[in-house]
Amino acid sequence: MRLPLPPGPPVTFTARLHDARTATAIGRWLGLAFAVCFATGVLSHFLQHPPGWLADRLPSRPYWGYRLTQGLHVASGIAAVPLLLAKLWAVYPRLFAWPPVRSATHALERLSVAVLVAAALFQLFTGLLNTFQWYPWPFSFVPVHYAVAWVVTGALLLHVAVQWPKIRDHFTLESPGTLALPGADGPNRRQLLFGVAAAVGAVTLTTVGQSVTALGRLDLFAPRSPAHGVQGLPVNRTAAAARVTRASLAGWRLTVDGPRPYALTLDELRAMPQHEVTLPIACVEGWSKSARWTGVRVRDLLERAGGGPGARARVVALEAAGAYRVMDMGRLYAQDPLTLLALRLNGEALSLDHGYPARIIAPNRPGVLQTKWVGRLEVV
Ligand SMILES: Nc1nc2c(c(=O)[nH]1)N[C@H]1C(S)=C(S)[C@@H](COP(=O)(O)O)O[C@H]1N2
Ligand SMILES: [Mo]
Repeated sequence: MRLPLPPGPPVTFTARLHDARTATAIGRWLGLAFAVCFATGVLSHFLQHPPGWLADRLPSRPYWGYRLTQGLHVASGIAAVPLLLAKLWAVYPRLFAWPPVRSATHALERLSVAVLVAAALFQLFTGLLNTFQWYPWPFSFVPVHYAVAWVVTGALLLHVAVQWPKIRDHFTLESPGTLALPGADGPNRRQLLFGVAAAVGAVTLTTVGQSVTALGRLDLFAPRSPAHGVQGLPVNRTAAAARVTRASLAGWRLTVDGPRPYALTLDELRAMPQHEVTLPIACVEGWSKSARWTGVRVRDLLERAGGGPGARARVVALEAAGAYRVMDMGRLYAQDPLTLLALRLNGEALSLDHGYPARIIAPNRPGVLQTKWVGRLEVV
């Protein structure tokens, strides 16, 4: 005769390392990674889409600022992947807790954890695929990734508030409270945490070379190696992808609109005072690389068109379509002596893929705003 199974979960979990202490130990590093990712992501968002009152206040210095913050954004996101997996492993018995709902508050708490887990997985998954420029989904990456970042942060703050007693206990050794555990788990927990730390170190070291040029040789897994690309610099969007060809550039002139509009041929631009700057391209997708640029100061071009010291600029590229065809530049960027309409890269004329005949290079700005194949400049 078969006895009916008692009600309850189909599987029994042992508590070994699936305890609050392990979850908290991993959780604080995961929390730190998410905090860095969120702060640098919001910063990147406002640099790319500043509200009107902010546009002229965005600073053009330090010139390496965006390279650092966006490098941190992608690195902290990558480091969060093994941390999130370890955290989910540590807590998964609780995800199958029985009975599934004990009270209204308990139901709400579980719902918020479900939102947190789903949103966190979504952010890391979409962010990681974005670094590979692979978009196997029907929505637009940037606005959705930005919106879900707020969902993760809200759910995370709620989670920390709900779990605060356990987190506090973790840091107050005198009162271990619910964290008291059989001593035998101690060394095992250390091994587990060591393994997680090693995994974080490994994924970081094998990808961070995409922005830390000195670690370029360890850069095994990042999608773009800064060591590759024409003229010593990677290319994100090629001229072919933007449908810019040598033929389409025949008779090219730079048009500058303003109170005193004018147009210049490439030879006339070359005859103007040339300046050389060393500035990085820092792509939002995580790679960055410094290069030597030579060209004409944007502020000189604006001034010649009648733009005063408060002038801002709008830059229009030659490509027919694309999200980065039109770019606005706040006052501090437009007036910075480092901001160039570059004609040369690392000592050679720009290649077509790097924006020939002329491109923008400005300090402390996302790569998407370093407009290539410039056709028109407007004083705003
Ligand atoms: N006109 C135009 N300029 C553009 C783009 C573009 O799609 N169109 N892509 C941008 C992006 S995303 C980056 S990271 C940089 C890369 O510059 P590079 O190819 O010279 O390295 O160019 C930027 N300039
Ligand atoms: Mo980019």
